[in-house]
Amino acid sequence: MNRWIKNWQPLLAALLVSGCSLSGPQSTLDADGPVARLQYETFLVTFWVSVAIFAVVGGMFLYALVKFRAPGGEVSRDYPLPDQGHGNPLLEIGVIFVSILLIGIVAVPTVYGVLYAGTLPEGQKALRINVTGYQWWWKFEYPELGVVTGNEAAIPVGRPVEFHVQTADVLHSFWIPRLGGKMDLTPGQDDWIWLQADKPGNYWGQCTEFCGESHAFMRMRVQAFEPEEFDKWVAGQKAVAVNTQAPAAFNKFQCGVCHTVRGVPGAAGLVGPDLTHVGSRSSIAAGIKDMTAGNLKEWIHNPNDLKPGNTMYKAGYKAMFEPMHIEMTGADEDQLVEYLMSLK
Ligand code: HEC
Ligand SMILES: [Cu+2]
Repeated sequence: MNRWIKNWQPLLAALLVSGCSLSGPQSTLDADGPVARLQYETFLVTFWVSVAIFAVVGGMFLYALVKFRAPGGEVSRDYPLPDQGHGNPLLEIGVIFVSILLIGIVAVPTVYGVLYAGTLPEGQKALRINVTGYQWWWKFEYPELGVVTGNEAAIPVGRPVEFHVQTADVLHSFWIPRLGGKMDLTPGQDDWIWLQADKPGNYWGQCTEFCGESHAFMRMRVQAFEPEEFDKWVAGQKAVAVNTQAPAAFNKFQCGVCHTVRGVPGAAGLVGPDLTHVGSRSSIAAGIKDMTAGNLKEWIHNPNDLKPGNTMYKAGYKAMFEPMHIEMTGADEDQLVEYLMSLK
């Protein structure tokens, strides 16, 4: 291997691991709302304090290294070892006080930020969304609007949104990096955080508390709309399914035991995401694949391939029907895909 690469390997590895990206879809450095911006500014305070410490300590270290270096790096009569003491008490106490001062500087915006994210801004009524985390997907309910959706939520631009988070099973954590967070989903606890988007766009989020084997595939998307667009979205989501004639395969493989499609008799399950308007989403299976016919077919064909261990695989038609040697055919899958895509 090239010597240069070898010497710089740790640095290169660090850059690779960090992705070197300052503006990815989940970058906190690209803040787009008041809470995210405050968190970003708090990060900058911590960052510059750390840079200052690094510069002072590193500078003194380098200075000592260069200035007091014996020629040839050898101790000799002309360059003896310096006195080996226990240090300088005054200096040590001074450094302790400087450290406390620096921690104080970092603490002020941190504590302010914690209180800020936990106090609804005055003047504008917040929109409430109840978020429930499941292994490994998200339910979003709008109690004041009568809307329920899965994995993808919409919010109006410029209005605070009060996200109340709870979990149906284990610990999860709710995080939309460019809007702010995180807030843990702790069993038996009603916690909330408010977030707000400054401009329209697609904001990606992610569960950030390890919650089982497909934790990394527990993502979400939040779409911020201008208020009129948001109202249109709400009206669309409130309506019953555009097509209440579910295909034969839907009934045969009992999709409705776990999924709700409002308007379809018998489809009122609450184990999986609401599918009433699944065709209007941009992704499937908690944001891991784009909503396309091909991906949807892959998902239905074997949910375990995309998301190991998920409930649809473990308790769905494979578990229910394969022991009885009832297989889903390609035609069944196509029928289901076509139907689901039509549910705009
Ligand atoms: C045992 C319950 C169960 C059954 C039966 C079931 N599903 Fe699911 N389904 C789930 C769960 C749970 C998820 C969420 C999986 C995840 O993302 O972790 C899901 C996710 C989905 C999604 C993705 C939705 C989204 O918002 O991303 C689609 C589409 C879907 N199921 C279609 C079907 C179809 C079609 C059938 C019938 C052939 C079916 N499901 C049967 C439990 C079930
Ligand atoms: Cu998780």
